[in-house]
Amino acid sequence: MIWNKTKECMSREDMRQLQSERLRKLVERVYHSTPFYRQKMQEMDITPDDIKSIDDIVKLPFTTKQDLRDNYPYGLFAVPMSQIVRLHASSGTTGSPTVVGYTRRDLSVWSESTARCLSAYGGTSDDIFSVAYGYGLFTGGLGLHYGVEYLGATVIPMSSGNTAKQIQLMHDFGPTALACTPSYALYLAEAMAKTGIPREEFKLRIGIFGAEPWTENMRKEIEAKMGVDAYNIYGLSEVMGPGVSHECECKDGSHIIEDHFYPEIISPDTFEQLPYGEQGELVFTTLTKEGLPLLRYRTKDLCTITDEPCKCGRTNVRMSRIVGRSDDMLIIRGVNVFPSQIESVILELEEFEPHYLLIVDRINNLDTLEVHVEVRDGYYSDEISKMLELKKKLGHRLQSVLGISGDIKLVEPYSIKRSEGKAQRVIDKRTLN
Ligand code: DLL
Repeated sequence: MIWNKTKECMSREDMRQLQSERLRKLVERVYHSTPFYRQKMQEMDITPDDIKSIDDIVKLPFTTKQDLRDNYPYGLFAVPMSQIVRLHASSGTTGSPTVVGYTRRDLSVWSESTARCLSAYGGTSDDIFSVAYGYGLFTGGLGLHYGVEYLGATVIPMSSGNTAKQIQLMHDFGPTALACTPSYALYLAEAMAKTGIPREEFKLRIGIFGAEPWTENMRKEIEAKMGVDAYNIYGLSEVMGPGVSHECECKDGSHIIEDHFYPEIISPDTFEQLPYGEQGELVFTTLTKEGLPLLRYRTKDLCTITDEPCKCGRTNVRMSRIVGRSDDMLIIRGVNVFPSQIESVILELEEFEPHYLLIVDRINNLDTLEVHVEVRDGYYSDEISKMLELKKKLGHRLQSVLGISGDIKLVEPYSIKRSEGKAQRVIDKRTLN
């Protein structure tokens, strides 16, 4: 069902007008309330008066994750803290994570956007949603949670992990929809089958999967194993959280909530805007956000966008699945990890050499991470207890900094292959098919 017909089925011309109007107001606002943007615009010799329509967006500066880190924690917030009612932070970051802040109005826009997604998947107030994305600083859990309530449906705030309990409550409480990462869905599906409980005893019919890349084959597999209609949901914390785009019953690309999140595709090399249809890096401008408005935020996600009409009747443009990233970010069990973060943890500890190799794989549908690291001469020992101690130390540090655990393999000095050119520090064996 279409939740917000006015915004989801607007003529392209009306949408452009709305976006132009919102962009003008946004630029005016950030120019006066965020010194960071004022300075950037002054350096580029532009003022809010130069922005007359959405086409002028190309004149505006980009924003990157690094800008958010450089202005940690609240430097890019555009309202006083007294107006911020919620904070989230992006997962798995070093010393300075990316902190995002929401005003009351931002939360309401976010809830409505997520409700649009859930409605597009066929969800209604009669549904019960088990939300198995992590609750906490990660936007997945609470983002979906408020969307479900906004829809008027019932939410079970399961959060992630504790598979046995997830299955028991899915059986006993009878949720009709499940929201979690696609890899966890596959894992859950297998665990459900192992319990021997007949599938008819579960009422699941809708699956809401995102926060990491997945494929059409994974969709087929989840649908077959779990008996749900599986839909894609995309989003990122900097822009809002889940609910920036969503599939509809056509399952042919994800409609972008473009009255709030204006998308562009740029070339990651030249930063030029590319026409619809061409693959490049997705960039978002948050047209209505108050707490942390962002101009041309570079997501580093690679995809294409189309404005071809969709059979569902929505006119909002659609983005393809994310086909890759223009940086080296890995998503491991839903947590965003940069190899450089693991490196900085290793470098902090004097017992280790800065030679390491990360091996990422997917075993039984769950991501695994092996961290091979060289122990420094003088610390390497034949004594098992000493080596275990070192392993534990690095393991704890990685867990506390990244928020994920890895299988640590300590190796002798000089045993990791030295590179002659660009070091290959990551082997990602996951083939998404
Ligand atoms: O992952 C928000 C979210 C939660 C989306 C729950 C969907 C469901 P971050 O932790 O900031 O936010 O990570 C954002 O995850 O830039 C993409 O690289 C990746 N990502 C998110 N959704 C998808 C998806 C949440 N459907 C980063 N397909 C993004 C592929 C996705 N990648």
